[in-house]
Amino acid sequence: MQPFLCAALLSSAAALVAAFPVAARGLDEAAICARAEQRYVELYGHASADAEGAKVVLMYKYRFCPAEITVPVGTTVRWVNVDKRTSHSVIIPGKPESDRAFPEEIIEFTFLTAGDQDYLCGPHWETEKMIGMVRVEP
Ligand SMILES: [Cu+2]
Repeated sequence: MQPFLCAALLSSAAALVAAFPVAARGLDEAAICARAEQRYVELYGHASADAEGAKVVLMYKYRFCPAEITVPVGTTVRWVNVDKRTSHSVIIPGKPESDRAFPEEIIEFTFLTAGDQDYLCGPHWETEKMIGMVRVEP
């Protein structure tokens, strides 16, 4: 590829990222969540999807992975902190903030009401937009 063409492609890619920051965040998130899953497997010896008794959401690098899940009513969600240093929490609006989960600790909550439930990480929702959603189906 000609160098000038390569530079043109790069600058158009940069323009695309600037125009669609959400898409850029999406790519970023996929890479971060893949790494989070690797961390989970290192720690627990199985895929997060194979956890027993709960639906696992990982907390890693100021993200919930996946940021959005759909579960049947009555499901327990288990947030697992796979970070090495950072602690996180879960705030479900209208309920008290969870205890902080330090690395390799968990937070659990059982969703008994159908509907879309946004939730936040107490220390990081404002600065890092660490926000998630559980869609609870009847
Ligand atoms: Cu957090």
